[in-house]
Amino acid sequence: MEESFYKIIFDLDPGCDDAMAMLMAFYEPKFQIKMISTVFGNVGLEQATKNACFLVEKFAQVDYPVYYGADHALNTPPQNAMEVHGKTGLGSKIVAKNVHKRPANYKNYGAIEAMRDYLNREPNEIVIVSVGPATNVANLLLTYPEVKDKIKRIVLMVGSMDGKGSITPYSSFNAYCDPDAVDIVIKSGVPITLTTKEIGTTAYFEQDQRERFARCGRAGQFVYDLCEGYKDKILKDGQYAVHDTCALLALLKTNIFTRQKVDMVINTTFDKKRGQTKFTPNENSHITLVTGVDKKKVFKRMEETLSRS
Ligand SMILES: [Ca+2]
Repeated sequence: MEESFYKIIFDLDPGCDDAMAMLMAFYEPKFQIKMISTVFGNVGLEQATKNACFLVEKFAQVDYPVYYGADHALNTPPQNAMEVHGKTGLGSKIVAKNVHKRPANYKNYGAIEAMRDYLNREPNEIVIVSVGPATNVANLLLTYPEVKDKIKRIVLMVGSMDGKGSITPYSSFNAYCDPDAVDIVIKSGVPITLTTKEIGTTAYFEQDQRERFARCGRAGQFVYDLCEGYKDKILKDGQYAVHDTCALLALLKTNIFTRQKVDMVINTTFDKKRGQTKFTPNENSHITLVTGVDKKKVFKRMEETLSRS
């Protein structure tokens, strides 16, 4: 049965497509954001956090707290994808400036402490939607394992179904950033919904749809502007991937997506295939893989939601 709404912890690395997903979460009544946490990824932690604060300040009706998370992977230095998302993460036109909102951290209290406290207050009620490197979620499970059974579900945007990559021939960006973290999260036993690189790059839009978004309120105009300088590595110029919004929407029981229960492995060895994912059908698995997407329905949902802005 469809829930009336989902309480979410939104963990991300904005990022153009993260920014689109944030707007969707702000204006879609099916999502009730509890907190936002940031992680290194598309840009460094400092810039990702500034971007998150900027988006909350500019668009959210509620002053959601934003917490700093990890600035590097569990075992490796940070990567970035500035060639995809622009130097400041929001494409070439938008710059997060004059941001007054500050992250909510205080001494020894950051993303994972805040996650722990929200989960303790509302056990089995909150979904963690993680659309950057999975480092914060892994750190939560490692540092506060007692909250594992209080997580209702984890949504991940990671990996590829065909075993091919974007940042390397074998690995998608989020997977490559921190495969050790993904490995910890998928082995936790917590129910997982997962979208891969193929879903976001299947659900790409072009100039005509971009212009339709521009007519969907001020958030829609912002989506139009985000596309300036946003270029997914495996798409052509003028094609814009919708990775993180698909991951967020996959939480809903909609007919936008097809799904299958799967077992999953990720390569954590330091060889050329580091970050490569492999999925095998298993109807008893705790992992639900999104296997297909109806992109027209994604855009329709985006238009409806953005038009509330
Ligand atoms: Ca992301």
